[in-house]
Amino acid sequence: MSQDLSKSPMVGVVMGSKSDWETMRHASELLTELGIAHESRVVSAHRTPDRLFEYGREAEGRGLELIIAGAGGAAHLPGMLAAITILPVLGVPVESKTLKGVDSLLSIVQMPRGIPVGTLAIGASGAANAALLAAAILARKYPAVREALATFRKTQTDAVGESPT
Ligand code: RP5
Repeated sequence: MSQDLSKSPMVGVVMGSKSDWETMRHASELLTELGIAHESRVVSAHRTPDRLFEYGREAEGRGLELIIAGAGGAAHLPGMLAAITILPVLGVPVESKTLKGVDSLLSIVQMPRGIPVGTLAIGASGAANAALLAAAILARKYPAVREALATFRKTQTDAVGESPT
């Protein structure tokens, strides 16, 4: 199923830097494959704080149902968005050069009680899984998303052969 671009976005895919796109594109591509309308934006907690507040404040009113936020290093973007919006926020730790993304992971996952971020694995797998988790959440409300996710899972299962050689 391909993304219907005429629909308004249900999911916001945001990232702290253009350099995060190589990771976050895995979320965007999977959302497209599942037919989930989404938008992709660079929103830096540190370099564009006003953009962060504007995005977080307007997200629900613009019709977004969920945000996937990826950042690396001192990765404050997912947590700050979760603080501003009532929408569910899924956090993707982007692999950093110096600490391999362990810094990103810890700064996203260690939220204080009261403001949760659903944290995924470091890197491309985490980004892809964020899209699949978003689909599983949206599938409760949208039968077409449930069907697309079920098809994805079946195709994945069918592709796993029994022989290792
Ligand atoms: C973070 O700093 C971004 O999320 C990115 O992962 C990291 C490095 O950003 P650049 O220096 O590549 O723009 O804010």
